Amino acid sequence: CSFSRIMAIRQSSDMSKFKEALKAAQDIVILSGAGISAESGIPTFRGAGGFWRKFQASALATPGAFKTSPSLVWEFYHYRREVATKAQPNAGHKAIAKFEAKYGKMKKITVITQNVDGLHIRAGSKNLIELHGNLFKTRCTKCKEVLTNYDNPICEALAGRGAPDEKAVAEDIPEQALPHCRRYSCGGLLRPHIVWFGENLDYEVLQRAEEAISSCDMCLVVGTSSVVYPAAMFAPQAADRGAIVAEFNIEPTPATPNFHFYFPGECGKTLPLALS
Ligand code: BV8
Ligand code: ZN
Repeated sequence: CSFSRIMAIRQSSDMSKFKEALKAAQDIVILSGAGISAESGIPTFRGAGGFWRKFQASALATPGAFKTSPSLVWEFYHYRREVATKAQPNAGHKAIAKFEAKYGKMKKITVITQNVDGLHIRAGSKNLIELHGNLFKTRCTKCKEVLTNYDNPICEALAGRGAPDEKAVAEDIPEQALPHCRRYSCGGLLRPHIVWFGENLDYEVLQRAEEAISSCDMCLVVGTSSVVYPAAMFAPQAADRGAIVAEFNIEPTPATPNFHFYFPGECGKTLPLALS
């Protein structure tokens, strides 16, 4: 069936056919990845932007890195909190939020994002699942309390730290100066409430995402390389179940042959056209 899929992809940039399908759809999932925030100036994981100092982002987004050097990992996340705070939701985030505001009563519309930058929230999306957590949430490593925290810097010791260039290396911040739990009986070290590589996703979050994916009749896959699991399975699963899947990406991905539509280009441009 991959031949017919490839043929389908050929005529897939047919926006009018896509819009007909979108109009008829009753239960839509929009799955986003780092590519939707690229036009807001937030580096994606792949490509040149995926580096901070001499590290690949994915090498720091691990429990092992945090155990070895909580100071280095907190500098990395402090830097990303600052970048995300300065960034603005772009036309892609806004097109999705507007679509939900306009059709959210007649259709079930769920945004599932792999991003942790919070830009879908700031764009106004309501029915949002943050698969991998959020830069502006902390979790206590001791009592597990999760709190939202927009303090910038999140602690005094991180003021002025986190610069991305290699020369910015300074001595480690002593652990007691890193963010700690405010509960007097606890005082545990805080970590970003983010799913790192090698960690399981939050059970409820995964349940909600799997429910949305298994009930949708249409799925848009936006700005993701579809290589990280379990998120990379969602759209192909929907396609296998007969849902209509449309991919918005500047280039095809390993998952593209599974899908019915593929719209090349920057999603800050293609999404407003597709969702208007
Ligand atoms: C799990 C938060 C069960 C962090 C993220 C070995 C040991 C342990 C685990 C594994 C292993 N091998 C494989 C695994 C599983 C692993 C995995 O899949 N690894 C990959 C690398 C193979 N997965 C996990 O560990 C997950 N947990 O499996 O638990 C388990 C438990 C123990 C042991 C085994 C299994 C947890 C994964 C979550 C990790 N956390 N984010 C943080 O942000 O700091 S993942 C992170 O990368 C993102 O959140 C996203 O999910 C992922 C991929 O990034 P994308 O969003 O796709 O972005 P990317 O840069 O890749 O691509 C951008 C795309 O946009 C490109 O296609 C580009 O063309 C496009 N684009 C660019 N600009 C635009 C655009 N498109 C449109 N418009 C534009 N303007
Ligand atoms: Zn605590």
